[in-house]
Amino acid sequence: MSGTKANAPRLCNATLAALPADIAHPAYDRSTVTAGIVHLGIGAFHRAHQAVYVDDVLADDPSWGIVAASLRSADTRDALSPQGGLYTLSVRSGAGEALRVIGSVMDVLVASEAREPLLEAMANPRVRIVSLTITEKGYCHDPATGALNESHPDIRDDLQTPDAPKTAPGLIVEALARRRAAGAPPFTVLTCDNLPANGAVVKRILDRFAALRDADLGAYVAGELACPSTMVDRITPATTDADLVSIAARLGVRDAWPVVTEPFSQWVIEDRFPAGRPPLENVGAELVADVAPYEEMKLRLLNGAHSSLAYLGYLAGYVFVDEAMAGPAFDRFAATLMEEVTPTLNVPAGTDLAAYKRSLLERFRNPALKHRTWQICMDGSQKLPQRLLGPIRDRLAQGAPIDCLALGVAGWMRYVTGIDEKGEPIDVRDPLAELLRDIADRAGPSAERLAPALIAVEEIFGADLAADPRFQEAVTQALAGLYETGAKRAVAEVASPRN
Ligand code: CS2
Repeated sequence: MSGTKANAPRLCNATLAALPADIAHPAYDRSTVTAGIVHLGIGAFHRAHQAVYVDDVLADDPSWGIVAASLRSADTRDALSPQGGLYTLSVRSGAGEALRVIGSVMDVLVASEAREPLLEAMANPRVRIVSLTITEKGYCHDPATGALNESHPDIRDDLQTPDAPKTAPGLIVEALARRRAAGAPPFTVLTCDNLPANGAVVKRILDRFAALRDADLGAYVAGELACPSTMVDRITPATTDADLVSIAARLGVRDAWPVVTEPFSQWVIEDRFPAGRPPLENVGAELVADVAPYEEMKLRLLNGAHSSLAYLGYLAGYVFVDEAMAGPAFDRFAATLMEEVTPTLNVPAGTDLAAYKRSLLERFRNPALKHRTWQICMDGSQKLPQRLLGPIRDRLAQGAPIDCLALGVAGWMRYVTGIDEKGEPIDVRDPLAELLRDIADRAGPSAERLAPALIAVEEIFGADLAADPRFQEAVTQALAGLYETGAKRAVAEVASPRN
């Protein structure tokens, strides 16, 4: 067990050759890799998803290495720099665990500490893609409309001092301005966040930000920048200390920040890269003309069910998703919610939707993936519109009932009050947490007061849902049920019996 000690040798290029034979590691020569991608937002998801596809590409083409950045936190840089960017991917299911060391990350920067080196990397003409996993709130947009939030304090700062940006839109537009001044073509911006029409949304934000900087730059970005849409999918919980210990024991060396994920992985990409792209179709990604149907299907079925399970599961006392799924009521609820959502979808041609939904339920049940409901509950104000409110709008337009979706929204409302069913505090993480808590405190524990007060938050619900009595009634009733009977009973009541 010496490999698990804090002073054990560290995972790095020099220790790769000594790894046990069952642990895959880069077969290509890392010293020949050059940077072709700058990635903003190096969290667990990027390391379990895009960086793995790129690791596979590098075996054939070493010009697509990744220089990754965190916008603020130094944690990932501090963990990965001494390892030369190497880290372990742990793929877990009921069948066991497979480990693989990933080598595609060449360098990690922290934007707030190394702004110039990051902008230089983005301005380097060999970099042809700037990709993003900055989470929904990183776009500094209005979640209900998708437009740039021009009164966001960080956006205002970045417009004041455009050559010293701190937001993702500010960094991207400054790098584009520098490339333009140097006569280099723009990179392609590849967003990998769970937003509907994510390419169009980021394009609109960047066009607007550039236009606010100056009209000429605005016209250039509007005319020249390509932002293809993507659908990304791999469930990736936060790494725990226990993961560090068990993975080090298998590696025989210490990895300060491995990443734990599931076997399933999907990446559907709109094939529009004027500056070139890696041959991702050779490594399992799907390059298509229109991502929208894939995105909608995934956001509404997977993420919509995930968020609903998370809020209601948390309230019912479940720490992990698989634990909630082990109780029959939540499993049936997730399936019933997916049935409610199905008539709102434009399914991609050739999809076996029933099999897709079955596989989602199976993935939620994965007993080896300890995914905290609390983690998924984060940033609900940014997630609700695309996950639950979009399908609700479509169902209402069809004159169809919204029992499960309304219960999901009510679960979020009950959760953001900050007090759980046992009267214990909830650590609500959300950019609007304070506003939401304030509304909840003023309304008190009354569904009739709380539901309409929260629905009035226009940046989440828009003006249309606030004005729709059917929505208000369904959510108020669901919230009243949560207060009266608690989440477990409320979930059991809307879930269809097993057939
Ligand atoms: C989750 C997603 O945390 C969340 O909000 O719903 O991160 C989910 O695990 C991924 O989108 C799966 O691809």
